[in-house]
Amino acid sequence: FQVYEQGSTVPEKSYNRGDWQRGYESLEKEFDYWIDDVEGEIPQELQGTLFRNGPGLLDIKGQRIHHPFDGDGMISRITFSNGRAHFRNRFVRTQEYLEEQKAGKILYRGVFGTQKPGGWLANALNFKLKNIANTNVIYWGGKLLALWEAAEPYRLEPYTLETLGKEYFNGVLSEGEAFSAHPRVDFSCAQDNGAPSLVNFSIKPGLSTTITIFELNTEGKIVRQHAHSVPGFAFIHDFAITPNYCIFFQNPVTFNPIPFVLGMRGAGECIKFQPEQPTRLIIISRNPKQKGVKIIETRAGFVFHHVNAIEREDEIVIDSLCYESLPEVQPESDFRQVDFDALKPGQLWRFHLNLKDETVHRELLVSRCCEFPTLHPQKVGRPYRYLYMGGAHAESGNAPLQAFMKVDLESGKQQLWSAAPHGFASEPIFVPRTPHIPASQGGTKGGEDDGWVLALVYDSEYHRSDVVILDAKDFHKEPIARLHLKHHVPYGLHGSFTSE
Ligand code: 3ON
Ligand code: FE
Repeated sequence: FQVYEQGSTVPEKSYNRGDWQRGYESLEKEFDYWIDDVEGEIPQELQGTLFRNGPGLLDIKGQRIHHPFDGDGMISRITFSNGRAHFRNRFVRTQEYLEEQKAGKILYRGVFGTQKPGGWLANALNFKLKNIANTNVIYWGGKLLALWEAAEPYRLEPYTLETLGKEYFNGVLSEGEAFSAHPRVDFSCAQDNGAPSLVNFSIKPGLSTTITIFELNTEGKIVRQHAHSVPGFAFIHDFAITPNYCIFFQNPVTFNPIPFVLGMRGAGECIKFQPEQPTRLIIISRNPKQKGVKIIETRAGFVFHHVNAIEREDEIVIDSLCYESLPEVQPESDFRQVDFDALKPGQLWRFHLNLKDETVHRELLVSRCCEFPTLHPQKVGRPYRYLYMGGAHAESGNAPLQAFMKVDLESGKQQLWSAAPHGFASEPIFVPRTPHIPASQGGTKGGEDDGWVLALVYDSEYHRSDVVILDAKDFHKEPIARLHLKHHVPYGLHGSFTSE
């Protein structure tokens, strides 16, 4: 804690920036062990594997990368079995990772400003980006896939996490083709007679942008694929689905490639937010026979992540985490020195898209700084009551995530469990107690919040990470268990749980 003189009006912060920074140290080592330092008890009924992805390296042998989104993907896997838990982590052995580790230096430019040593001359006209496979990891159709939105997935062996190679889904993807890091699973897809379908997309930006939708059956085969063109450049990280639609937010940005071409900035640093321009909401049918897209304009804002969307009479309702503007990456800055107070927080908004009148109405649901939303897997695209996400410790202002929030959308009640002052939060994952009850048989048994919320928490006091298991029914209770790892896991991005 910082010390302020008595009577000072400066509020005490819930965190110390030095503590937060250490969560961004590289983890070079790969581990494989049973977790035996456990507070509380791991529920016997909790069976399955939590996979996490995120940047494992924030430097290449001491040469710092410019932004965490440029860090090499490292998969962590925590397997729960009969009240015990096993940890393993492995880097995705992309060709570029192997080359750079061998050379002991940065050989590739990153999208978010990492440059090869040697100044702009060494980087100019160098368009070969590194597929770092660092954003998400899913288990689908018997395959474990590490995802990064600007290129094809990497397939891994689910148990050993050994890298098996790039995945093209039987030649459906071409070399270097994008496959986003934010697939959504429709638990009961009407087009597939109620079987689950994994829906994903790819973005090919340009003067106009091509959005391709992919749907994969439970065997992991792409069974539907359709491409659509929308006017203008688009940077789209996530989307939402309903039983009939895919919904995208085309945030108001422009792309000026010149500094990228000249080797002065990363491609992601050439994106500029345009507050005077509207956000375009793009609605595309999931039925490939239905051509054309619907575009509705609304006030500006920047959205990375959506929580969920539902169809309601003439409306699509979509809950999203919205920033006032794009938090732009600055070329000459060190992300570790970020001034949290100078940035605007992401907040949870509900957008009502009226498809008849083509109007949008928005309401603020949660004003606390929040990110990384999740919900019950069977509620994706359907009316839902609860969502979970990371949140700041303090109710107002912008700050690192130190807490987990549960929001009851029916009552408007919110619950918070905070790991402040030493703990720092990441994406929570909701795991239902009784999975795989078909929607036709009543869907969720025991209530939508009957289950656990799992997340990694970085504990700066011991420079290690904990796997925290919260009772989803009550965040005000102490965690059911806290599993202390032997090391830290750098702040990650996304992951998933599989009970298979
Ligand atoms: O011209 C295009 C521009 C562009 C930005 C070309 C492009 C397709 C190569 C491209 C690439 C985009 C990529 C690779 C985006 C990757 C994003 C990423 C790895 C992560 C995004 C994370 C978002 C959020 C909101 C994270 C929040 C984190 C915290 C609150 C935790 O500390
Ligand atoms: Fe994301």
